[in-house]
This record gives sequence, structure tokens and C-alpha cells, in this order.
Amino acid sequence: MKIVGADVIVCCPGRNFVTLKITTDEGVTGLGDATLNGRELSVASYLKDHVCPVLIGRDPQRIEDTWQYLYRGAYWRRGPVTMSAIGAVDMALWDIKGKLAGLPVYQLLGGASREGVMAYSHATGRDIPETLEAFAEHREKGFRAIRVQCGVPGMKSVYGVSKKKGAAYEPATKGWPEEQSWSTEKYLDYVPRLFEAVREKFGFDIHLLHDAHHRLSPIEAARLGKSVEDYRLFWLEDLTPAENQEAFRLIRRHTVTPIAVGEVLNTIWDCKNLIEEQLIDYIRMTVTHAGGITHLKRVFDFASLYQVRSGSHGPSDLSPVCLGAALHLDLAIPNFGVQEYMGYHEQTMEVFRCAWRYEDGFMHPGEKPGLGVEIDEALAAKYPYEPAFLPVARLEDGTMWNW
Ligand code: GCO
Ligand code: MG
Repeated sequence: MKIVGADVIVCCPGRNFVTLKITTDEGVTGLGDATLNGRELSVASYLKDHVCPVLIGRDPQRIEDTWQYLYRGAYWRRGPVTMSAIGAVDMALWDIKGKLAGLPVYQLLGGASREGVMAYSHATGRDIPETLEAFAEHREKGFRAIRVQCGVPGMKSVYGVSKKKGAAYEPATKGWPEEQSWSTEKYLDYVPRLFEAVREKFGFDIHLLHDAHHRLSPIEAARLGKSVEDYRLFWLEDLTPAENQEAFRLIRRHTVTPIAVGEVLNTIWDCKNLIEEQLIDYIRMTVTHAGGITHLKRVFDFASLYQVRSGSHGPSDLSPVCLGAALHLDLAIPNFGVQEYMGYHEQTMEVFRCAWRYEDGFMHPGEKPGLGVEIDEALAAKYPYEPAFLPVARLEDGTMWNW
């Protein structure tokens, strides 16, 4: 069997997505997600100009060999653009293998290790009362785990908070990057009050999660972890920029609040020390940005040796193809933790037809052979790419900061 086509589809049904479609000489096709928010066209070009041509004529069934060919064979390794391109190829090949076998991908990964995949949603509000209202709505939808982000008095915009009441959170903006301002002091004073209010109103039944989005120094992160210990969080995410893996030793020494990291990491090398030294509790890498199912499974298996669990990044800026792939892995691996699920724009769900489903707090990849996600290419063509950027952040005195 041979690959005879590898096509990149860039579309904007509600937001931008980059999808790779691989076609075999037997007419079987596979899909992979290659979306890198705000840098979509760089991955599209990496695929079109450097990867698709060398896929033609290869055996689609040799997934591991193709992965190694694209990773080792390229000489220039790692990074989000390269790893998203490899991730898309890998996903598409698993999709094809599943379709050839007549089995959903999770069966090829060893079968289900659980009945369903616990998903967490996002409750956001401009202040505490609005956040509590949003929390009640998510609880009503059955979520057993809810991420809570809230506006901070004195700060115009805060990461993770929707601009309008009840609106879905969407950080990317059309045109130039939005400039946001940030004050660590104001944030650190306010967050414990938010969790106190949530626990006081809703008790301890639901898992609470929170994302600091890389904004803190190690000692500030340690203080935040300590200050919310009584509210028993499921995790604190991305406390400090994870390029500096050693920073987590200091955080660990000070707090028992569980720590999650990984959405901007791309390879096993980026998280090796974090896992080996047990500096984190959850590894949050995602199928697209971390080189596909093949590589993410390697990361999760390695993590399982150290009791580190998975918590796949699953924002609405990764396509429903990525979410489908993540759910197959989530269902199969022994050390699953939780899956992020923000939901999608209506137009997105018309373009991508999905076998995966959400029901009462849990998700399932479905029983369709392969990944179980298809794209309506004619409809996708009606939503052309629209340039959009992620915001940037500055401290109140104008210093550039981590967004
Ligand atoms: C999350 C993430 C996202 C990212 C986004 C960037 O935990 O879901 O932090 O909200 O900011 O994926 O494109
Ligand atoms: Mg995050």
C-alpha cells in the first residue's frame, strides 16, 4: 500500500484550523490536526513544502518508521512547528490504520482502560459572583471537574476570562496582537478569595483547576500553591515558564497543591526532568503539538513510571481531530488524569463530523474505525483562513511579560 496524496486544508469555521489529509492508493484517507494558534500558516507551509512531497510513495502502515524519518531524518529537531507537522502526519496514519483494521484507534492502543474519560470545562467570570454563576451552569451540565478563572480588581483583562458575560473564552484576535497588562501582586492577592468563594458555595464535590499561564516566578508560584491548599485543587497549571525545569524543585518544596505543566512542550526531552524528578503531577502535552499519538504515548508511558498522570491540553484552538485522537489515548492509557474540553463553535462542528461525544461529565471517542472524525471539505472551503494573533502581555510599567 502507498500514500498517493497529502493535502493541507486551512479553514476558519469560527476559528482557524490546519488539517492534513493523507490518501492511500486503496482510497483510504486519514486526518491529522496541525493547528498552532496564531502561527497556523507556518505549519501549513512546513507540511506542504517539506513533508507532503516526501510522504508520497511511502507505506502508510509504517507509523513508527515514518515518525522517526520525519524527526531524526530532518536533522533540525523539536519546536512547535516541526512537532505539529509530525503530529498531523502521525494522527492521519493512525486514522488510516484504524480504518484498515476496522477498529477505533483506542482498540489498537490496547483497548479501553476505563468506561469514559473525565473532562474538565472552563468557568469564567469578570468577578467572583459572575464566576460562581458560570460554575453553577457547568455543574448543571454534569462536569465533575471545572477550571475556574476570574477577573481581578484593578486589572483590565485577565488570562482565561471571556470578554462578555456567558461568552466562550477566545484569546486570539483578528488583526494585530492585543496588548494586555498584568500585575502579579493583584492576582496573587485575589485568587485565594476566588477559591474560598467556590468551596463555600459548592462544597468539595467537584474538582477545581486553575491556570496561571506562565506568569509567576518560582517563589510566587510556591506562595500561590500554599495559599490555596485548603481548597484542595485538582491542579495548578503552568505556574512558571517551563523552559526552566529546575524552577519546579523550589515550588515542590513549598506546596502540596498538585502541579500540571506541558501545553507548550513538544517532546519527551522537554519534560524528562520534570517527570523523572517527580516535580509535577500531571503532564499536559497535546497530541498535535507533541508529535502525534506515537510520541505522546511514549511520554505518557514514561510518566506512568513516576506516578505522573496525563491531562491533555484540549482548548478550542486544537481541532476536533486532535480532541478525537486525545480521547483514544485517554481511554487506553493506564495513567489517565483528566481531559480538557472547552467545546466548539457551531460552524466548527458542521465542518468536522465527530464520533466522539460528551455526556454527563465524561467523554468517549466513539466506535467508528480510525479516529472517528471526518471533514466536509466543500463546507470548509466556504470559511477561508483569517489572520489572527494571540495577545501579548506587559507589566503595568510597560515591561514585556509572558502572556
Ligand atoms: C489552556 C490553554 C489555552 C491556551 C491556548 C493558546 O489551558 O487551555 O492555556 O487557553 O492559552 O491554547 O492557543
Ligand atoms: Mg493552559
